[in-house]
Amino acid sequence: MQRKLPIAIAAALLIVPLGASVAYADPAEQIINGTFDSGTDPWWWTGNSPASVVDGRLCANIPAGTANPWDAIIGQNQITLQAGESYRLAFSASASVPVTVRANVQLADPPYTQEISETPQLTPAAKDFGYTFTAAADTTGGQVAFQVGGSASAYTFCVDNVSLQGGAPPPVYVPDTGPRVRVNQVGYLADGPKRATVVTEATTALPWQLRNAAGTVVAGGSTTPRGVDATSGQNVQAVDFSGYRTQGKGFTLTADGETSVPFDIGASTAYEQLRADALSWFYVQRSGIEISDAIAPGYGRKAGHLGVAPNQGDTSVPCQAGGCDYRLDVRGGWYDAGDHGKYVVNGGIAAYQLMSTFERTKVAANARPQSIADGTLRLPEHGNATPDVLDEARWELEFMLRMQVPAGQPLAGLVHHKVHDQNWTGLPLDPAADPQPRELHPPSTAATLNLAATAAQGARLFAPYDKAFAAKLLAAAKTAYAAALAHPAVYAPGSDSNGGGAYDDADVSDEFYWAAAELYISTGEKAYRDAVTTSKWHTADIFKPEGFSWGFTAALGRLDLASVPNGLPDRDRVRQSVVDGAKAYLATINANPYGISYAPGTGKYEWGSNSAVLNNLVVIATAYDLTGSADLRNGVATGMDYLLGRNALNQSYVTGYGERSSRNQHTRIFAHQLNAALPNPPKGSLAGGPNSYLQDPLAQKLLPGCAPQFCYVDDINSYSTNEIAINWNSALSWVASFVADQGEGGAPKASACSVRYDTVLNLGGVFIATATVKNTGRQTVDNWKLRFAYTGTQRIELAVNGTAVQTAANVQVTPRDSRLRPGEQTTVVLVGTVPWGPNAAPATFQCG
Ligand code: 9MR
Ligand code: 9MR
Repeated sequence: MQRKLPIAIAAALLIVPLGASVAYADPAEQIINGTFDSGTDPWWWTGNSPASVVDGRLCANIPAGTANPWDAIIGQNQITLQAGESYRLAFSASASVPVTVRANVQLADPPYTQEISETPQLTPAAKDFGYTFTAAADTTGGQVAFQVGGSASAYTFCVDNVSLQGGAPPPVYVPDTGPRVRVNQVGYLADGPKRATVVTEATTALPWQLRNAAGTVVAGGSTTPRGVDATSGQNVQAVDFSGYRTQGKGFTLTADGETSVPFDIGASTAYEQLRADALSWFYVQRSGIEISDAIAPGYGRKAGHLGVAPNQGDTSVPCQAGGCDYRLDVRGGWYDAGDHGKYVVNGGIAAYQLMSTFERTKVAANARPQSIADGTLRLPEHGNATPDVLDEARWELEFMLRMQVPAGQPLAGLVHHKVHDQNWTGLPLDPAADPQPRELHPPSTAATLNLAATAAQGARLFAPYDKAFAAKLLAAAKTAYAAALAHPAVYAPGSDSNGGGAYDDADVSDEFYWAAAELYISTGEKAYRDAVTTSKWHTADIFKPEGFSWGFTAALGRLDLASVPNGLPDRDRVRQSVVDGAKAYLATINANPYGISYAPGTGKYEWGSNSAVLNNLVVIATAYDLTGSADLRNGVATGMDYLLGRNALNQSYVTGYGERSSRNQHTRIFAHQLNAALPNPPKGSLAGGPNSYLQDPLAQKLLPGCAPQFCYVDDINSYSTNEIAINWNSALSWVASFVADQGEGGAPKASACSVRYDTVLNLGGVFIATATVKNTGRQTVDNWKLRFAYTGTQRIELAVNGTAVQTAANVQVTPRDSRLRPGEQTTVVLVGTVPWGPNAAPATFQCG
């Protein structure tokens, strides 16, 4: 896949618009991250000399009394040297105790042949050192090593600005981007939009042809020049073949002498599969349970972190030194990503999106709840009459509940920010084989509000399936919210990133808004409503180009206030704000020749950009559910094209979907790239995606100067562009589920009846409602039925003038007058109870 080209050609392809001239840089730099601006990678050190970045330098604590210089080392490997070339090694260094160390350039492995071995004399004040040499041998396995052992006394060694200049520029990576005609590699909805992008030097319109699998031209037309696209640096033209609607497999699109990879027309089955795969992905990420190979073929593994050696277990985890004097059983939950950490803030948005995927089926007119019902996903909890998607969300909620500081302890009710390994582990690593001590990190207001929000959301959704669990969730949510109010500014520090991600967030006003919104929707209580309406986020423009994320959750509250029935006085304005936000994202899609829904103001893509693309599609999709406007539905389908291959890299970011899909994501579990005996990530795994900030050493090495869309490499070492993560697959699950519900993307069938639902009495937990159905069609309807789902805890006890059957929250009403002529209507009276919470009318009805 990777070819090596001279830097000039590669730079022209990757960075410089065609026609510009390129100059060679000064002597080539062979050291990566010698300034420690991006942390400690790829530097390593011996276990006796722990190192970290302090004031922008790498500092290590060197122990007393080792025998040899090489008994304590700080180094960087994979250095390329060319025989006969001259090099200069330079650095600045200090030692808290004056000491002479060794600075070597040598082979990293036996026979450890040295090119140079210098003896800088270090003092407490940093000094600059520089040494020039001519390399004796060719190698790609060289090492720069500071051998700092052999000292009688312990000391702190610090180093900065390490540089090894000379030799050939490191080979430049040029991705194989395949044919220049870019399509959704999975396929297009037969009645939906069909757009493609052609990378070309041509600036005037070109002819295009659509061919079926037999090679017959079935449609043709002319491209639309779109100029140079800033997200890729490419000159591009657009193809629109939406008019072709005949379903089939193996179509190709040709323009400018290039032919696309094959794709289908008629993609509803693929999206249905993607919904199931994206959601079933969570099972294999579970901690604390054996993964059954029968359920997830090829992915069976032992339970991780249950305290069975060599695991130290999540069953009795202490706080970090000095944090607390209790231990908690925090088993379960999902591994966050490619690491084995479990983080409440990120668990929050992921669990929210799974629950929202379910709740959408109650409130969106054309959703198909049966697709995520009990027995549909690849997970063990079948036959419990609870939708599988809720079973999966519960796995995380149970973990989050365990992270709450118990009553009687200091800070009771707050929630520990995270639990993870004391130190980073290497790849690959089966969770059950992780020997690191696990530690609870201090509680944070953000984590606390994540529990408050998701437990409140879960309380209303689980109530019809498991009353006791719902009650537990509601109590925990209220306790958490009260604790957050009492401790409103306990922030997780950005520096806490050894052994796990920091997930730092120093503004939790958005988490307060989200939690208040969920508590208000579930309980109807005034205090929460007031917290919603007085939050600055309630009226602010929160649908920003960057999208919502684990760190910015105001939109989660706003979306639910818009889509889930509640008593807010300004609910129409709230709904309109979602529609306005969606229109802005739709305009972004239309403005970009690849149809990308994400266009941050910086012009740079963030870590996990693919989730931002998806989260913006969630807003458009929600607006479609609110309005039924076809351009919004089409916008979501077009937005998915980018993730499934219609992009500058010709890359589908979803494993197993499309001809050229990501498969080497950064993960300790599915690390096939490092060990062929291990599987690749399962079908339906989303890669984080292009990240302009190049926050890992491989990306820094391969992708300097990349245009946003090119800042990605499908390599397991690139964790900042190519990791898997729960909050990314949850976004994929939500959007895939939405698209799957659209069938082939045409307008939903118009209903020939209308429903009116009125609550006529609501007192002391008892209500009377009337449901009136009217035949609005031109034909007489016999035997009609009415179906809806409650979003609260309502239970119908009695129907007058008809019958009502309720399963969980789902109600089917059959009126006594089962024959309605055009224009006729009939009313059924429903008498019910509301064990707790508000009594909102259902959001949508099916009749006929
Ligand atoms: O594997 C880790 C990945 O899950 C994180 O997203 C990333 C950033 O926090 O860190 C990865 O771990 C690397 C660590 O930061 C530095 N040493 C190497 C680790 C594995 O590549
Ligand atoms: O998704 C997170 C991203 O927004 C941050 O910029 C990045 C660095 O802090 O961390 C990402 O989250 C990683 C976490 O820190 C550790 N587990 C893997 C997560 C996904 O890469």
